[in-house]
Amino acid sequence: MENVAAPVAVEAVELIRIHLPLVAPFRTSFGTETRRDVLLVHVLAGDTEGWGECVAMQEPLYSSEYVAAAQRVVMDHLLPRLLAEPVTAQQVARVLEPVRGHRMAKAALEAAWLDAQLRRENRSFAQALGAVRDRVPSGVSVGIMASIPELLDAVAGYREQGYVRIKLKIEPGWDVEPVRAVRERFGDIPLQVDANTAYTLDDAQHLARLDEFGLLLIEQPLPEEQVLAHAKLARTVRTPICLDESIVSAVVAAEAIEMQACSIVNIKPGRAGGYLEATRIHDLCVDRGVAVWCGGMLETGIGRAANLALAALPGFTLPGDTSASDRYFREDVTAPFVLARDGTIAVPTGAGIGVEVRRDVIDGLATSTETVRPG
Ligand code: OSB
Ligand code: MG
Repeated sequence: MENVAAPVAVEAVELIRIHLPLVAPFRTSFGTETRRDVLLVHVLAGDTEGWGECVAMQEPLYSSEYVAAAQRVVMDHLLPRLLAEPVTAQQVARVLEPVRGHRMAKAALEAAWLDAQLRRENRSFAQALGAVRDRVPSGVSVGIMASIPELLDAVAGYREQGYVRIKLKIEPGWDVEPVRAVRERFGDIPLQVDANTAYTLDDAQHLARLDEFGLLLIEQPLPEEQVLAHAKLARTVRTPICLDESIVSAVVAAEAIEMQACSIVNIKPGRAGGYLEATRIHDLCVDRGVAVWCGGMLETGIGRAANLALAALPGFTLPGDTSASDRYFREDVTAPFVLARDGTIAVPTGAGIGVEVRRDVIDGLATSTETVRPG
């Protein structure tokens, strides 16, 4: 993205925490989510405004970040730096660079600055990031269930709605049998699994048992820090290895690819520190012939809108976890994203994130609001 924009002259930043129940519990190897406790960033800048969503979850189980800590680091360490003088969205990461880690918190701020800047320029996220499609095929991530019949019912429901790819969450004790059952019932559908770091390299032979099912990929079988172990695993297992948790930056992505730790990358802007870094990961993966897809963190419509724009870039050749609003929430904080019968979702075309933000819904769900002003 060219850096020709004028800085965003911030008057106030609102940090709004909202509580959103999920339509159904979502169980992964790291825990069971029944609701989202989301930190929204709202930047007010005179002629424009911007929204960003922090994807950090309630507890530090997927990564070390969690929503209360994200809010604290935003208040105490990030906003004081970001409000010292007006900056463009492209300068946000550099200004926040002295603060180590906290990428989800940084990503939410950068997204809000980018939204404000793009609304002012009347450009969409899709245009700014380099989207080449106006609709994106969508997959769905299916949690660990209490029984195989319940899993088959859930998958059948998503298939009827049109989702073009199914991802099953797995963990030791819930892997080969559920995958076998889904293959037997639904045949040769696009199918993949996500372990959220639940295995060790000692499980290599066990994970190779998944090879017979022709999965698109196995996502993050081993711990976040164990990139080299994934390279070793990739020599035992024929199913392509995809990294999620490990890919915290473009530098790590480049090294993981060079190590042959993965042949596919899940890109999540929050995990990687923002949409601009996510775009750099996309570009380097395209350069090295590595397929990418857009991951999800159970986002509200605010994060979802921007994810759909990202997923419309040319390198996103696999369907993402970019499901419709009703897969997660009864009521979304934006105009809802709807899955078409062909399994695609429209990429927003309006300025910035390009979708109507429902302030009345946000206010109704808010559990706290803090306002910060420069100076
Ligand atoms: O590992 O991809 C993951 C949700 C929360 C945290 C981590 C993950 C997920 C999902 C759901 O798999 C993706 C989505 O539908 O948003
Ligand atoms: Mg994952």
